Order: sequence, then C-alpha cells, then structure tokens
Amino acid sequence: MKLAVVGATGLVGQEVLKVLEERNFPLDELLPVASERSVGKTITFRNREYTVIGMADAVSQAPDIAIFSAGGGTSLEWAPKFAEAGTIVVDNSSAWRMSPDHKLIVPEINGEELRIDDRIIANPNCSTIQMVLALAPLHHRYKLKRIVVSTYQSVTGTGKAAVDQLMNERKNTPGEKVYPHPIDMNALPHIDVFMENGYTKEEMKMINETRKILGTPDIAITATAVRLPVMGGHSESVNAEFHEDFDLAEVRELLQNMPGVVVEDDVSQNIYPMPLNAHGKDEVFVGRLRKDEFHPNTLNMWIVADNLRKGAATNAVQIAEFLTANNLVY
Ligand code: A2P
Ligand code: 11C
Repeated sequence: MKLAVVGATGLVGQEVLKVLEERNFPLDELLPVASERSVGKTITFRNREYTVIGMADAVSQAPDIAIFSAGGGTSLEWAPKFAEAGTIVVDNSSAWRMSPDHKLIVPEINGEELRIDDRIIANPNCSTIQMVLALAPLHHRYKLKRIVVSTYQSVTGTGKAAVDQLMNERKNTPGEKVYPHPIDMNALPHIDVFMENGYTKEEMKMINETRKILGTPDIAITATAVRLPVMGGHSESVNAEFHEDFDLAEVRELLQNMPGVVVEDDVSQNIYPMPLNAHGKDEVFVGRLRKDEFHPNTLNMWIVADNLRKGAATNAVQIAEFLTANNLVY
C-alpha cells in the first residue's frame, strides 16, 4: 500500500498524518505531497523523516490511495490525473461532493455504497459529517421531516491563516486577515461565500450534502453557519422534526449504539459536549437531548466534534480503511 497525503503541510493534512499513525493504518510507503512552495521540506511520520514532493512527481509514482486536503481548485485539477494513473482519490474538498457520478461517504452511514471502480470519492464538509452521523440512526428509526440547524464553528475550519489571525488579534500583533472582520471577541454569521439566495456556501453544503448522504431529497433543511473564536471543534444546535413520534430514552439508546457517536448528557452534573473536550478526538459528541415542547415529534440536540478529525481527517482515513478492508483497492 502506497499512500499519498496531498496537502501534507496544511492543518487537515497534518491531522491526516496523525490519524494514520494513531490508527496504525497498514501502509508500506508514504508520499507527503504539497505545493511547489513546500517541495523539499521534511515531515515526520512514525519517527521517520519524509521529504515533501510536488503533485506531478506524486502522480508519476501512482500511489494506491491519495487523501487530498489541498482545496477545491487543486482537487479539480489534480484528482482526475491521479485517478488516470490508477490511484483512488479520497477528496476532502467540495469539488466532487454534489457530482451525481461521485459518492459522498460517511463510512458508518453509507460505506456500503463503495465499489471497486470508484476512483474519486468525496469526503463531506465537516459541519455536515457531525450532524449527519448523529441524525442517521434517528432518521432510520423515525424518518426525518425537517432540520433547523445553527452552527458555532472553529477557526481551524478555515485553515492555518485563520488560526494565525485569531492569535495575532489576541496578542495585538499585525498580520494577514482572512476574515472581513475581527474574529477574536466576535461572531461572524458568514462562512464561505454568500450565494444568490442569501445563504452562504457553507449553509448550502450542509443542506445539499445531508440530503445526498441520507439518500432522501425530501428532507427540509435550513441552516445558519457562524464562525466563532474557538479552536477545538464545531458545535451545532439542531432542531429535528420527524415523521414519527419518538421516546427520549430510545433516542438516547439509538445514539449510544451508533458507532462513532458518544452521548454526553447529564445536565445535573453540567455535562454536555464542548469543543474544548472534543479537541483531538475522533468521535461526535451529542447532548442537551430534549423534546421541543411546542412542536410535535421534534427533538433538540447539541452536537460537537473536532472538525479536523471526524469532520475531515478521520473520516477520510476511515474511507481508506474501508477500501482496504473490503478489497476495493487494486
Ligand atoms: P503548501 O503548504 O505548500 O501551501 P491549509 O488549508 O491549512 O492552509 O493547508 C492547505 C494545504 O494544501 C497545504 O498543505 C498546501 O501546501 C496545500 N496546497 C495549496 N495549494 C496547493 C497546490 N496548488 N498544489 C498542491 N498543494 C497545495
Ligand atoms: C469551515 N466547513 O469550517 C468549513 C471548512 O467544504 O470542506 C471545510 C470546507 C469544506 O470553514
């Protein structure tokens, strides 16, 4: 198994390397790949130093799998070239997610859709993954009718430059600004670009990707995505209406039995999910479970996950693990 990590010098790429190491992913050869700016730099993996290579070099070495976290433009241009060389691309960008010819995978939910001829596989947006993982077992039991979601997203979702902006503002030192306003001590109801319908692209990703992963285009979804000066992960307040009535104890049990989900819900002890606790973990944490008292069959919940982990790196590595475990790599 020869595995390329494309975007190995970025926030998500670095997390991919950590997750591969922690999960002891079965690889014989690692190719760390980044832009020409980084070629020749070294990264450490499993106590060994590796030299970063460029895209064309990586394609010529035809890795079995390439995990891409280098932005949509890079994916659009390079994923087909890797695929042509026989590589299976697991892509973290939004480039292929809504293409009807490409699968959008959260392994615990729809890994079974993967086939041996899939060449570019899309990893969903971070805010989508954590929401859909928590909602999937409830959807399968009670059938989702409508979702109202508001997000509280970490600056790490924007990349290294955003973390630098927050830290520079905090220390009052000058530096590059990636947001149109200060982020420290602030809340920006603005993630990614605004679309013609007044929603942001992040909000539309949550809507469209959720429907694709759950395979039901008839779920009504509305989203407001907000950036906060937070580091450890994304949080989401979800109000979910189902076609069928539910019992809270059963909801709790369904969530507890869902692989990758951890219920943290004991308000008598002030226990609920928080990004500080989710940081560096692979699971999606769910709490504040309660019935909406003014709307039938409707549940309120609070969902938190490390967006660089299950929201990006972990999910991508799990897709690669699924491919190897099911003999879908040749
Ligand atoms: P580089 O470090 O050489 O710029 P982040 O989102 O944290 O900023 O990381 C983005 C990642 O994508 C980095 O590893 C970056 O490499 C990589 N990247 C950006 N543009 C390209 C490109 N045109 N080709 C290959 N890798 C790219
Ligand atoms: C954010 N969700 O937090 C974005 C980052 O489509 O994979 C990931 C963008 C994407 O800003």
